[in-house]
Amino acid sequence: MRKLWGRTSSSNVMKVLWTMEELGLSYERIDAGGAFGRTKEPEYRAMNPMGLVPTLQEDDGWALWESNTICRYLCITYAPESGLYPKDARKRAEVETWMDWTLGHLTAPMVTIFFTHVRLPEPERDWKAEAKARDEAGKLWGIIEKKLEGQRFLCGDELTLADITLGCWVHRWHVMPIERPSLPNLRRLYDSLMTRPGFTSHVALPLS
Ligand SMILES: N[C@@H](CCC(=O)N[C@@H](CS)C(=O)NCC(=O)O)C(=O)O
Repeated sequence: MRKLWGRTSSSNVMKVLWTMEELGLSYERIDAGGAFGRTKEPEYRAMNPMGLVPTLQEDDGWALWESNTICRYLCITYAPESGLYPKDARKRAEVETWMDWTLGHLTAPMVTIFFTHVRLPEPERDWKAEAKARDEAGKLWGIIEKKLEGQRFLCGDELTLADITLGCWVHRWHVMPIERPSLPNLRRLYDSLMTRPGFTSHVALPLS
């Protein structure tokens, strides 16, 4: 049985679990990372030299890391016709653009906000940095708001990996106890994601 190594509270594990759910793939998930440890063990490092989660391990032992790459690999290998990762070069490039954008621009401020509110002990919380990150994130979410004008999902009316890799931040942005600008299209996307079992069971979880 294909294995996915990683704790369920990791945003990067969540997107892979959701992708597998959308594609109807079976898997065994093994807790690793955070309090579960395992990631420093030589066997784990042989699969993932960064010692981070997630890591996907196929039946023959072959392993793959980097969550976005895992999502792409799963689509290409097990569902090449799936609209999640369109075959058409331009459509695919658009999906890739937003995956890169999320990783390269949105993730850093969202991690700062999330860690300040959820993960860090009180004495380590830097509220000045949180305010700056919230301002930056608000501007970036404004770009998504515009992109969503007149369409259901980020790259049109079908769900793609662009939405799956963004989804965890959409959830956290809406449930963290923060002031948010009014972004109705983004809220509509969140409501729409909430109708998908892969999102509700793996991503839209209580913050931890
Ligand atoms: N770029 C990597 C980042 C992986 C990453 O930073 N994973 C975090 C969890 S979200 C991690 O392993 N943290 C340490 C741990 O859980 O032990 C990916 O997308 O897979």
